[in-house]
Amino acid sequence: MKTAVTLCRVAEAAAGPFVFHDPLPEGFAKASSHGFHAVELFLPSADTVGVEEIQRLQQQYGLAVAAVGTGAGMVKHGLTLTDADPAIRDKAMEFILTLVDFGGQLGAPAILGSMQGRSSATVPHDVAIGYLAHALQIISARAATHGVKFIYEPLNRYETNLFNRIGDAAAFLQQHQLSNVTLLADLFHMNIEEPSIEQAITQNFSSIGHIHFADSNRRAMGFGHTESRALLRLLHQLGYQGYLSAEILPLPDADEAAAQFIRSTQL
Ligand code: LER
Ligand code: MN
Repeated sequence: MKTAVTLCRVAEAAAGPFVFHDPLPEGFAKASSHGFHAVELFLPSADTVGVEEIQRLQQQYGLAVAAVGTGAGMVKHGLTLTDADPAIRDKAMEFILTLVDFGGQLGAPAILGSMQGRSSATVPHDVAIGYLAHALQIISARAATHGVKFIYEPLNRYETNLFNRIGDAAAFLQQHQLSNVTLLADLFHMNIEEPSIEQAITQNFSSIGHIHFADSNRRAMGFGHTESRALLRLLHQLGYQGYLSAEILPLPDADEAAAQFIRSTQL
C-alpha cells in the first residue's frame, strides 16, 4: 500500500495533526529515511516555495507528492468557501486555485478540508451547500486541466456542519455531477461520525481517492483503539490504489509516530 507523510510549514498549525514541521529539505530527508513513498504538503500558500525546488527534492529523495493541503487559507487568513461575504468566498476560491495549480504541476491533487467552512445563522444550510457545489465545479474543472482530481474531505461535527459522513458526501458529489472530485476518508473523523468505518468504506469505495490513516485519538495507527488490521485487509480486498497518508499527531514524537505509522501499514 502506498504511504505518505505530512510535512507542515504553517506556523499557525504547529499543534495540528502533522508529522514533520521541519524546513522542507529536512522533511523530505526524514520522509525518505522512514520509507514513505510520498509526502503530503501543508504550505502557507502556493508561492512560499517554487515548484522546481519541490521537484529537486523529489528527485533527490525519490518521493512523490501525494497531495497538497489548502487549510492555511483558513488557519492563516480566515478564508472559507461558504463565508457570508462574497469577497471572502472569492478570495477563498482564488487561494485554493493557486494551490490546485501548484499541486497540478507536481501531478498532485489539492485537498479541501477546513476551507469548506460551515453554515450559520447568516448562511443557511442549503445556501452553504450551494456555495460549496458551485466552488467545487470551478475548482475541479481547474484540477482537470492538470489531469488531476480535486479532493473533498468530510470532517467531524466539531469542524464543519456541511458533510460529516462519507456516504452523504458521495451522494452530494453524484447529485451535482462532480465527477472530477474524489473523497478523502479521514479515519479520525470517520471514527467520530460513521456507525461503521468498514461499511462506509465498502459502500462508497468508488468515491474514495485518498485516506488519512489515523487512529481513533488521531495518533499513529496502533496508538488508539481503531481496528486497523481489519481495515487494512478490507482496503487490500477492495483493491485500494490511493495513498494511506499520515495526517496524525507527532506523538510521542515525530520520528516514533512516523515509524509506528509505517509498521501499521504492513499487513
Ligand atoms: C484536514 O485534513 C483535516 O482532517 C482537518 O481536521 C484539519 O482541520
Ligand atoms: Mn484529514
